[in-house]
Amino acid sequence: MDNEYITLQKHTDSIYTSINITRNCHSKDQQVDKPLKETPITKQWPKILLTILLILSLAANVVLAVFLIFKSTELHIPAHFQSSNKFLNKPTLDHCSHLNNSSLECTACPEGWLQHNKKCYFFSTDSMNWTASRDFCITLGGHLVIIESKAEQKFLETVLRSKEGRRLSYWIGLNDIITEGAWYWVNNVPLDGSITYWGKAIIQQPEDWKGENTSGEDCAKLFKYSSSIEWHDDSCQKEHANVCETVSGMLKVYM
Ligand SMILES: [Ca+2]
Ligand SMILES: [Ca+2]
Repeated sequence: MDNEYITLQKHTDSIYTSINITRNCHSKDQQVDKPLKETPITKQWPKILLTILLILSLAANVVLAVFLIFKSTELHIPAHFQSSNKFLNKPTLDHCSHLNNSSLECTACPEGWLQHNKKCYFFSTDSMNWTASRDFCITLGGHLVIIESKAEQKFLETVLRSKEGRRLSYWIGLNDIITEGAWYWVNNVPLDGSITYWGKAIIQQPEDWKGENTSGEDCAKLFKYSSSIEWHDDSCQKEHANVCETVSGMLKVYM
């Protein structure tokens, strides 16, 4: 009986020992497995979140950049440019001035026009009489040139000087059609006697010569004759090129 008890006791101890060993082993496995399986995922979450945040930040910056590009320039196209269906030239720094520390104001002209002091000028290649010239400039969204300063006259002279030809005539927006000797610009403003460039190289102008037209000479032109460029009155029926004028477009550029 005692032997049987002892044998049973040993067997029981062996079982418990085995169980304890097994429990201890299982517990150790758990302690070893946990870091291998769970910790890397936990550690990856901050990286994933950071990556998502970086992507979102990058996308936001791209959207902001595109928005600023479109917002940085504010184009004011005069209505008469739109009707003339002409594209504006890209403004250059020569035609920009500082509005304040953060913005520039630039002027621009339709393609094919020349720019001077916030005005645009078109020198036609076709010839037509004075009335047709006046209407032609209106269809382009402007008017026959109105010369209001010495600087404007000098600008026109510079352009004419650059053109080939010893004798060139361009209609301007000045006439005395209604009353002989009473000169008016096409905007109905009377000619300022202190700003005139009537020719005197050949004969003092205006002389209302009736040699070609008995009604005289009631329309004014810019006349390039050799090295001189001056105003001449001429028969309104004569066909000449013309100079059209209009105000420039405006660009506000934000820096
Ligand atoms: Ca006249
Ligand atoms: Ca004349």
